[in-house]
Amino acid sequence: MRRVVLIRPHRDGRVFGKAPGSPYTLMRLASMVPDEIPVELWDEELRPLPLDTLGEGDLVGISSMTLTIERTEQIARKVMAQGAGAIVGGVHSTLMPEHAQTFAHSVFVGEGYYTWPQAIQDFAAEGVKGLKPVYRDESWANLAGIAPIKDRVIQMVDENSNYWTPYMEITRGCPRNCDFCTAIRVSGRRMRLRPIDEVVDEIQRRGIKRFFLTDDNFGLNFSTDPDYCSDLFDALMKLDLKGWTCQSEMSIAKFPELLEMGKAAHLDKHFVGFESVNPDNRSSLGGKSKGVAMQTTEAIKKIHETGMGVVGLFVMGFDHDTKETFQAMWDFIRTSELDGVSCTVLTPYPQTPFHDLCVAENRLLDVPWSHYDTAHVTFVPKNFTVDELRDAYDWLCRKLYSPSQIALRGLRSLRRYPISMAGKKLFGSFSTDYGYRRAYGWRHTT
Ligand code: B12
Ligand code: SF4
Repeated sequence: MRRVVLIRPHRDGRVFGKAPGSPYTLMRLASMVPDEIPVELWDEELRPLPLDTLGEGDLVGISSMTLTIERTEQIARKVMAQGAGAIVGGVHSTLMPEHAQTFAHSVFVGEGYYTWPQAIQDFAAEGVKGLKPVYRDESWANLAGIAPIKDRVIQMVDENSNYWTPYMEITRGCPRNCDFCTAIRVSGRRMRLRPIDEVVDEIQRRGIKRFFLTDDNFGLNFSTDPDYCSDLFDALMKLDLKGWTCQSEMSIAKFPELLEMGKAAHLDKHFVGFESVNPDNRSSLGGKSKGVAMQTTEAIKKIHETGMGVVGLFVMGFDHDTKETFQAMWDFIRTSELDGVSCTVLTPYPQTPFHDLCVAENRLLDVPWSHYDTAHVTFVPKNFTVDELRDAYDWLCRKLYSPSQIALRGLRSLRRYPISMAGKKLFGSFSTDYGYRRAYGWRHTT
């Protein structure tokens, strides 16, 4: 066996010279490759892939979400034509292995913690012939000691020079099962926690000063495991960090002490899935939000009182939404004091309850998978036409991501810190909304 090559397919490209986020998934997978086997990370967000250099003895693993699966297919076919082994893993192959199997030697279902080392062994022993068509992790691994990032991988990636935002995993899983979300399939229903000493060790060895948590719903841990959270915050408080951010839910407002501890541990902002301002949608929201604007306002206020920032995440196009809902969303967000806003179109990702409903009612549109980016309409809505939903999304995004709105929210966010910290906090205060403005831009590029 010559080497293992891990690939992240292109989607965003560089922004002001760097790629937006580090290839964290590849970093964890590369760290499971035995030391005696050379490993390379090819990130197409950073540079074109040298696919012509591949040949027999190379094992290539491509990580793909649904929206990058067409590019993954092109890459996998080229890899196979070069005589190398082609493996597809990640969210899409976990949700639709039968699709990815049509263009790769092997597909991975699940996290790969058990089966990825097995596939490397199989390939080392017998080359392409040794690979099984499907590798399936049958159980959710305990995260203790799992794939700690190796120093050779840290050096190879050079996160600080190449990427704006490093990613980091502390917990994994979410029991909520909101009807548009894949979390229980991709990360499991049970919340799993990484040992705190491993988290601290990883941050220190990577030399990162800010990061975005990959955790599906870090904030839920405030309710389910407050002791873990306070121990984690105690440990992170001592580190020299510029700030970090996480995905959360509005129940964190009930835990002002933990919020304050989080702030002291350099946690800057919670990205909170409020999802809707229409209470009729509550059955889609897994119990984390009732879609009641007054409750949401109250939660934002309480979180702000602890000095913490809130980025609001909203979805449009639920079956109970009407044209009035869009105006209500704008009115709510405009007056909400949020520090950042993401507005996305409801998307029927495979294996979600909403997908099953769309299939049963024959409402899926025949569009490329690249449109599953939450900026395109991919299903027939209930109370308006496809064009009306698309126009409403454009209308709202033009308002939300106008330079003046971005500046307003960015300055609001910056004002949460003492003037002496303005330099450190400048990037994070504006980059979130700028990123969402770019995500909205996808709608017009593909
Ligand atoms: C961090 C994150 C992001 C980050 C970084 C994304 C990136 N490109 O790296 C940001 C915030 C930018 C982002 C954006 C988006 N995201 Co996102 N994101 C996540 C999140 C929360 C964690 C992913 C992660 O890094 N986990 C940690 C690593 C270690 O685990 P992992 O990626 O799952 O990989 C493991 C296994 O999957 C497996 N594996 C993965 N690849 C491979 C490859 C091989 C060869 C093998 C063997 C194994 C393997 O092994 C890994 C180690 O165990 C997931 C939810 C989730 N829990 O997975 C959603 C998720 C992947 N995102 C999702 C979506 C929809 C999006 C957006 C479209 C949302 C939006 N409105 O903008 C955009 C698309 C951005 C883009 N350009 O690609 C969906 C994807 C659904 C789907 N069917 O594709 C998910 C699953 C969320 C959800 N619950 O629905 N996202
Ligand atoms: S709370 Fe968030 S992570 Fe959990 S199922 Fe709902 S959308 Fe997914």
